[in-house]
Amino acid sequence: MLKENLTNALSKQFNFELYSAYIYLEMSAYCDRNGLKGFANWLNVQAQEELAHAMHMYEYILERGAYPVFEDVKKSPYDFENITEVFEKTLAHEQIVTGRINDIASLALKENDHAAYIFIQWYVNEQVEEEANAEQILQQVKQIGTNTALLYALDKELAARVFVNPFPAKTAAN
Ligand code: OFO
Repeated sequence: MLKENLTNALSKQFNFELYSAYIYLEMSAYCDRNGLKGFANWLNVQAQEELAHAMHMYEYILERGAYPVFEDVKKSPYDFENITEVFEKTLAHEQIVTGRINDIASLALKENDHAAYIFIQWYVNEQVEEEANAEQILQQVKQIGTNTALLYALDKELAARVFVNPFPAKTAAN
């Protein structure tokens, strides 16, 4: 069974993943309302991924015989007035998530809970990708600047992103 401190840490992260989804949905809505449907799609898929992460953590807590702690989901603290700011905030948010995941990994090791440590390793790796993706799009929008043709070309590219559940077997089994 999960110890109380790990249950609390994973529950807080379960909540934070829901919060992340909420943040990305707000960004997606902003892009949609500003004629950037491809960016809106990319951020919508990002939100779906965060929801999948939340469910994965929720199910893991139950699987380990503990009870998830439920809290309010906060609204986004981020303001943005252009697409560059959206991706600056996206990258900053993912860096916060990385710090939180690393703290959970450290706690799992400290508690000698190797199962929880292995579980959270998936997220350690995922965060490398999450930061790289946000960083790449941020660099692209910075380089594009006010070139509308290039911005719409990138928008078209981002419209192709599709949500792929990273935990399909788990979902099918449940
Ligand atoms: Fe849950 O991966 Fe982004 O934050």
